[in-house]
Parts: sequence; C-alpha cells; structure tokens
Amino acid sequence: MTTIALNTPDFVKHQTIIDWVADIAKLTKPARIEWCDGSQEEYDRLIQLMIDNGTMIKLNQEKHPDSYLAFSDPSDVARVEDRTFICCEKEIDAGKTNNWQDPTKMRATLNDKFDGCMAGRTMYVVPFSMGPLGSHIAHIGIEITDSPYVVASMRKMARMGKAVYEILGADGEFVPCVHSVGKPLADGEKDVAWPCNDEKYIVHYPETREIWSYGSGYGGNALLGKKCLALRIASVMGREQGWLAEHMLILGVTNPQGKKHYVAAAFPSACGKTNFAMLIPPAGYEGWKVETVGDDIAWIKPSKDGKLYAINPEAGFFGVAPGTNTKTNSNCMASLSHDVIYTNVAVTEDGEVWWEGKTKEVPANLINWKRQKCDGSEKASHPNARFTVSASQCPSIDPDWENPAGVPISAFIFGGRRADTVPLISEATDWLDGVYKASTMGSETTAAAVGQQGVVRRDPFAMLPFAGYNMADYFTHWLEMGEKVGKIANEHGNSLPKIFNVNWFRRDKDGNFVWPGFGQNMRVLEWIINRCEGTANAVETPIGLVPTYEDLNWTASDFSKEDFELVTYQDKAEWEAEIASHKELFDRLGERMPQALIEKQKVLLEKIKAEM
Ligand code: SAT
Ligand code: MN
Repeated sequence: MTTIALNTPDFVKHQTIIDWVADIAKLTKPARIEWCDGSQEEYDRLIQLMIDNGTMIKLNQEKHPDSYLAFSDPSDVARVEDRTFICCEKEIDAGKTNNWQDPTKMRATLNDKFDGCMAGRTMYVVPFSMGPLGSHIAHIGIEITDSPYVVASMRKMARMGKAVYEILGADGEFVPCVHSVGKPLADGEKDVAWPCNDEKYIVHYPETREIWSYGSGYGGNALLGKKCLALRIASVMGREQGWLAEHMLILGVTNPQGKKHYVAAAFPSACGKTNFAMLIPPAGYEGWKVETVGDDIAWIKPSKDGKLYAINPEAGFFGVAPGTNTKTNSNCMASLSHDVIYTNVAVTEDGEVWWEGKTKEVPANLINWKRQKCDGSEKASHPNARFTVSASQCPSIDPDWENPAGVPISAFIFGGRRADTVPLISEATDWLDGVYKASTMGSETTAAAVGQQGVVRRDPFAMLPFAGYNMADYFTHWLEMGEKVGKIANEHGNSLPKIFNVNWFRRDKDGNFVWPGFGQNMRVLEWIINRCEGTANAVETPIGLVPTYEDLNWTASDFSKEDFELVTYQDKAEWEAEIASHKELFDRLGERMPQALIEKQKVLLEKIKAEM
C-alpha cells in the first residue's frame, strides 16, 4: 500500500494535529489531502468543483450574485436524531434522552465504517474557531471532511482559515472532528451529485471531546462546529467549567430613550429563531431598534460581578428558507442579496430561487428541490430547505456581535410551538420557576429533524437533541449556576436575568394561528424589557406573572381584547394534562432529577387545582 503525502503547509506548526491528520488519512485512505486556508481562491475553486460534479448549480448572477444552489440526496435532508450518539463511559451520564453506546464498542464500529471510506476522494482539513478569533469564550475545532460542500459552508458558518493555526500555535487545544459522507469511490468509479450513505452515525465522545460523523452531508449532521461542537460538546465543557452552551438566539433591543437590553431566547429548530433575531419593530414603534447578535446558539459566561455575558459562537446563518419573505423577515431577505449557498430550494427557468412563502404567486416552470419539473403535486422546496450566509451581511447585525467579551443578558425567553395550553407570555416568579418552565417546555416537531412532524414532544430548554450529557444533570447545572451567579450578582448590586415563557403558535378552533407573530412579537418583547426595567405591570396567576390586555402596547394595532383572550387564556383541564405530561418527563429522566423541580411541580399542580 502506498502512503499518501501529507503535504503539511508551512502555516501548520502543531505536531498533534499533523499526527492526527496522518492517522485519519491512514484509516480513511483518501486519494489526496488538502489543508484548507480559508481563502477566497480556495472557496471559488471548491464551488467550481461542485458545479462540475453536479452537486450545485450557479444561480442567475444578476439576481443572486455569487450565489449557488445545492440539491441534496432526497434521503439526506435533516438531522438524524435516532442516529446521534453520546458515547461516555457510563450510560447514566448520557441520560434517558440521549442514545448512548459504549465508547469502546462504538470505536470498533466506527473504525470499520471509516476504514477506506474516503477512497477516491479528497480529504480536507478545515481549521475553525467557534467565536471571535482569540476570544477567551471561543473554542477551536479542526474538521476533517471529504465533502467540499462542508468546507464551503464552514467558511460561512465559522471563522475558518489559516489564522486559526496562529492562535493554536504549536500545542493549542482543539476539538478533533472527523466527517465522511461514507461513499468511497472505486478506481474509475463516477461520483454521484450528492454522495451519502443510508447508514448514518453522528457520534460524540464527551470525555475525550471528539466528534465523528458518517454517512450524511447535510447541515447539523455534517457541519460539525454547529450542533455537535457548539452544543453537545460545549454543553459538557460548560458544565465542567461553569458556563452555559445554549440553543438560543441573541438580540439587542434599544428603546426610544436609548436604553439597550440584550435577551437570549431558546426555541426548537425551525420555530422562528432567525425571524425573532432579526425582528423589525412594527408601525407605532418608531424610535425602537432590534439588532441581531446570533440566531441559533449562545455561549454564556458569568462575569466577576455576576452578570451573564453571551457570544454567538457562529459566523453565519443556516436558516430555514420556506416562509421567509420581505414581510416575515426583510432583514433576512436583505442578508441573502449575494454570496449565499442555498440547499434544497426550488429554482426558476432563469436561475432565480423560490420557496413556499417567498412570493404569493408560484412562478411558472419551476424546477423543484428533487430537480424535477414542478407539477404542483408536491412542494417545490423541501420544508427544511436552507440558506447559508455570513452573519456580516445582515443589515440588523449588532455592532457588538463580534465583541470578544460578549454582551450582557437581561432576560431569557423560552418558547415552544404549541397549538393550545401555553399562553402568549408569562414571566417566571424566580430562577427556580424559570428553570421549571424551561425544563418542561413542549413543542410540536418540525421538518428540521427526520421523523413524524407536528406531534408535541417535551423539548427541555429546546436542548433535547443537543445536550451532550444527562438532561437531569443539565437542569442541576442551571439551578447551580443560578445559585452561584445569583449570589455574586447580589453582592455587586446586580441580578440574574429574568426568565420568560412565550408561545407565538396558539391556534383557534379552526386551526388558525391567533397571534400574528413576526414584527408583532415586539409588543411582547417591550413588556419583557419593561419588566426588566421595573416599569411594567403584571398579575400573578397559577402559572406565572402575566400582562393584562392593558399592560401591552397596542399602538397602531387592531388586535382586540377578545383576540388577546384567545392567546392568553389558561384552561384548567389543559393545564392538568400538561402537568401530567411534565411529570412523565421527570419520571423518565430518573433518579438524577433535581428534587427542587419535583417539589416545584407538586406546588404548581396544587395551585392550578385550587386557583385556575
Ligand atoms: O441541521 S441543523 O441542525 O444545523 C439545523 C437545525 O436543526 O437547527
Ligand atoms: Mn437550531
């Protein structure tokens, strides 16, 4: 067997990385190795390669300058939660909500799978920083991949390039990430447009902080800096080191008096995080400003005076295209004006992208995401079709979005997609109540993950698919952070962020959404900010503090008191069923469930029984 040349470039001086790359090459047996430098020339070359291979097409360059559209294999369109594994030594440390496998066994399985899996392909070595380069909150990863689509996407989604090696120096710390589409090519075999494998493995070793991904080229399965590193591995690091890695957007709100607050909000995938992060205040909110720090992930660390500072570890948006238009999210549409990689949207004859909800009219002669002529019988774009774009292109990007120190958080917001039960907005009475609300969150499933859609499942903190360790321990970590940071905050005259629960998705008897959402969410956001400022009213109910109709600002709105009743009423029977479902979750999570939350549940149920 011939060993292939490593061709290590001058800019890599880190022997552990060089040895590791050599080991992976020995195992996966690629045809060649390419050390990526993150340059424009490299990006352009890989894009051209993918156009030549049929992975993507060049879009109409007048309408979409420097933008491209990739079509995935129809079987490789979303995260695969049942193929996602947490492999720590003890099963209990992964907990009931994660797929656990013995790390030794998994290593043997993966050794088999990865043996020769890159044959005939180029192995790319991709250096990236999650978080501003050199920030004390940032972490570095190296992703080895045989997918040029991953390399091009990583350049938008993370700080990718050779500057990362300067920060690493000769022995800096990094998270090793190995990715293969799992489709080796025999000598002379012609490649397919979107190589992948029916068998998929998305594997995390939290103890050694390694990520191995096999068989998928798509999104969170393959761009390993995102869910795998920035959430699953980072959540483990955060627990050990006293910080939080969360599935949250971060936005800044400035009121007409110039006072600014930052909030972080957790919603499950495909529940409107990108839209909320880029909210444009509606008519009647002149003088208000909303700015975007991040749309998906927040790393949050306490300061010495007990404030919580957040950074967005990502550098781009990997957002859901369907439903996005100039009315629902014009900041996002403006971000997409150039340099975008689209995946699985539809395209017109003259090379313009289209997706459901982009315009009212469906353009004639569309090619759908399966590269077939549209005949109207199926959706033109996949419901989880995505755009990949640099955050710097967003008109509402916050001036401090790359501040290595992060931004101070005033409030946490948790929200699921619920047709009933959960009111538009409620405020937790204290940190424990907030942690209870977040840990019992439920949401209807979406197209962001493979599986049945529209069924309510418990999604604690919107982290169900992303916590890299036992969910009950994760609750404990939140409670302990509250205690520790709260104490320090008190000593310095500061306080912990307030915690809120929202639901934009309540429906009426006919199944129609009652709350208009999007820009109108500003009314709820204003109340939240004013609660933080201590200037807004709330009334106490069994499930938390809520505003009355009069407590919200309805300037230039025709949303009536009756409409408000429909999005805010609390129904005793629904809430009794809800608490029963919370109890089921707590029971399932097992013996490590924090007692404080179990007690909280009992008190809550009694309150509902007595007062609702
Ligand atoms: O595919 S991703 O995990 O990146 C998108 C999502 O589910 O939020
Ligand atoms: Mn997400």
